[in-house]
Amino acid sequence: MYDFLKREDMDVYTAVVGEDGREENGLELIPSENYVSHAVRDALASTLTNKYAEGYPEKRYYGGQDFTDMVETTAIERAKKLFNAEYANVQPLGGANANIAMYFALLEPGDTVLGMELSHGGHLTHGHPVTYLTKIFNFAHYQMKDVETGDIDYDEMRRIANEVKPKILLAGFSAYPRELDYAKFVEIAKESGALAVMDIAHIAGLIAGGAVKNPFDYGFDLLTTTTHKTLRGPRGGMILTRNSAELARKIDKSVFPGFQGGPHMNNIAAKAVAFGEALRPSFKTYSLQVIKNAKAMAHVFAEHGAKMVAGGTENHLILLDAWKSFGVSGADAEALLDKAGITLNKNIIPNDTRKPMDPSGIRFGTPALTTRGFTEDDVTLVANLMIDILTKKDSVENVRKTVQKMATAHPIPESFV
Ligand code: DSN
Repeated sequence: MYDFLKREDMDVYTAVVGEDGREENGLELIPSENYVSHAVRDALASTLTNKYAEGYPEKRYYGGQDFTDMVETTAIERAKKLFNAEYANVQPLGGANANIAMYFALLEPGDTVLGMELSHGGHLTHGHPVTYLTKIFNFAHYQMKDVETGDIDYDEMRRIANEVKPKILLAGFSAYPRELDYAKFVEIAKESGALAVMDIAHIAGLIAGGAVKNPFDYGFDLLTTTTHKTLRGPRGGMILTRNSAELARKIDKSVFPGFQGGPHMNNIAAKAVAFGEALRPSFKTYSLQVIKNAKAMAHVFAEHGAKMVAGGTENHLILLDAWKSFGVSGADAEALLDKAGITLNKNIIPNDTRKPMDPSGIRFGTPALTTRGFTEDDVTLVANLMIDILTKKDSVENVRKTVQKMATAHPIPESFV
């Protein structure tokens, strides 16, 4: 592995093998991270990175497209099958890009989107003022009604929708542990004349594996997603549509030439490989286990009396108030656990009294550990190790040793056949 890199660029080689070791020897709990197979890595490292392929299969601007067309068509067909979609655009370079291309496809400047408030679990690209998007479009936000249960305030969503008449009613989140009431979203979207769109980035793998509901089954018009996270593919984005060739045409035009240039064909090849893996029966088992593991971790924290948003989880992630539960801020908890080889991220929680760079919360989840074969007993031990550190019951050094043992016992798999 890395023969050429080792021989020709020691600086980069050192960083790459350093990261390999960090991943192999630590426990990854950032809920948006995962480990790709070596087949995905082979595709990423392939000659397809050399090729310009502006356009779409059989409609390219440059010659020499036999194999780019083959690989993009494979990715599209597999994506459609995975999500029960009729159209897929696999060219977005990431989730933010997919969302931006989607907005420009569906909106005129000044149009309104109604999405989830960032501090209640939404995402920056769902209309946070720090993004350029808010200079062009209007964003209104809905929230949870009750942070203890995680219930969304659908009555307030309906009231706001009737008032602001959004063109898009946007579902989706990056830090919300419950399933959404998709039928309600579609009902409110129809009433207010909006399209029902969901950013499924966090739960795409859970949907693909059938572990949670598919918003398309409830009448959603369009889904955007990343292809990494729970879907366990390379970093990237994708847009899926159903029942509307017109919508699909707008999306294609918006992604290219509207927003992006040449697609990253090595990345699209890697997406195709990952989608193929997700179509295997073993991926269904994997996605179900991700949720079982997250619930097992939440159970340990609940038993300890810790305060979690929504009281626990129905998906792959947990949002815990470290400040109220352990008297440790989110940033301090992140740093302490990092030293013990347990990686997660500080996160703002609803109505947080602390600052975004040192909030009250920590966000963690089970997609990566489940890929390593962790089951409920293993993650129960991990949750207890976290509590030991956050309550100072055990030293970072001792916990680090147990973490190392667990990591060694569960090597990162090379393939998912
Ligand atoms: N950075 C992603 C996450 O961690 O959820 C969202 O963009």
